[in-house]
Amino acid sequence: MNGKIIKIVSNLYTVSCDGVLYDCQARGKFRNEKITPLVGDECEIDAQNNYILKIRPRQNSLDRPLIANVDVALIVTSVKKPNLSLNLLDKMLSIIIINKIKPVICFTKMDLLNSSEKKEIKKIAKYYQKIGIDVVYNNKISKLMKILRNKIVVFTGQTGAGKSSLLNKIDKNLNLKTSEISEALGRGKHTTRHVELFKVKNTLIADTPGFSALDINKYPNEEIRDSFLEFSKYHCQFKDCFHLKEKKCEIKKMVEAHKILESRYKNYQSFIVGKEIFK
Ligand SMILES: Nc1nc2c(ncn2[C@@H]2O[C@H](COP(=O)(O)OP(=O)(O)OP(=O)(O)O)[C@@H](O)[C@H]2O)c(=O)[nH]1
Ligand SMILES: [Mg+2]
Ligand SMILES: [Zn+2]
Repeated sequence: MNGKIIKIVSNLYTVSCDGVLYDCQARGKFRNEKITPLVGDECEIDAQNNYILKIRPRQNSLDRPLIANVDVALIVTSVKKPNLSLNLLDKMLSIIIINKIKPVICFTKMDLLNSSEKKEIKKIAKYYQKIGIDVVYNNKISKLMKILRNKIVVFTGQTGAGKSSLLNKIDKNLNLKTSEISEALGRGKHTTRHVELFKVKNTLIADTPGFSALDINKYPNEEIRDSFLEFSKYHCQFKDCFHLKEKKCEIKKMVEAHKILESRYKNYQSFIVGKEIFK
């Protein structure tokens, strides 16, 4: 029988076959073949003995959060508590784009900002929209659901950003656990502990555990550079330019002219400088 893995808790794999759920084990052969079944995997199961027999080839996968075969990654980004980190946002955007998944930014906790801080966020949002990335807010559920309709979606973002809270808002029956970020630590407590896909009308949405750091080092510099979508809009005269050293580099000029957001360029530099080829 064919199905989709919708939840993994330790060694138990929950597989949905046309809406009927089977709790399965994975065969040892996966370990031998170095395949780790992931939430989102399409698989074949032995429904009598509750075993996963085969994992179908993946369209894509992410390792943080661990998930396969998603169309959209919603980057849930709080503007306060935890404070906005454009570095983490740009890192997530690059990783998602490199993995050929559509990114959408969702800002949360705008209610905690004063009006000038809000204006600042709207300006940043406009920039991302201009370079082709959808930006939504967690109080505009119908606009968000229009973008996510008929898609397989993963919610990703920092611990405490409001991923589970947003899913609870989208579907009141889900009752996912949420919790205040710790005042003492100033960060979240990893409330969500596993990846799980939920069906909401015609959309499949995965809630995932948050994180506080991400590693982009395993990706080649060329791919990181090309994930900065705005760079390709301007034509740098130098072939294979990394837009770091050349004095007459068009991208550097555009940063100076404020056509490219300075934080984007600085984050780009921080992602690739220090890696092998620049030493
Ligand atoms: N003020 C405000 N608080 C929010 C908003 N969205 C979520 N929160 C609060 O933020 C806290 C953390 O929310 P969660 O939904 O648990 O965060 P999470 O991203 O799922 O966190 P992890 O599961 O640990 O990754 C909770 O206390 C929520 O009530 C918002 O828009 N405004
Ligand atoms: Mg959560
Ligand atoms: Zn250049």
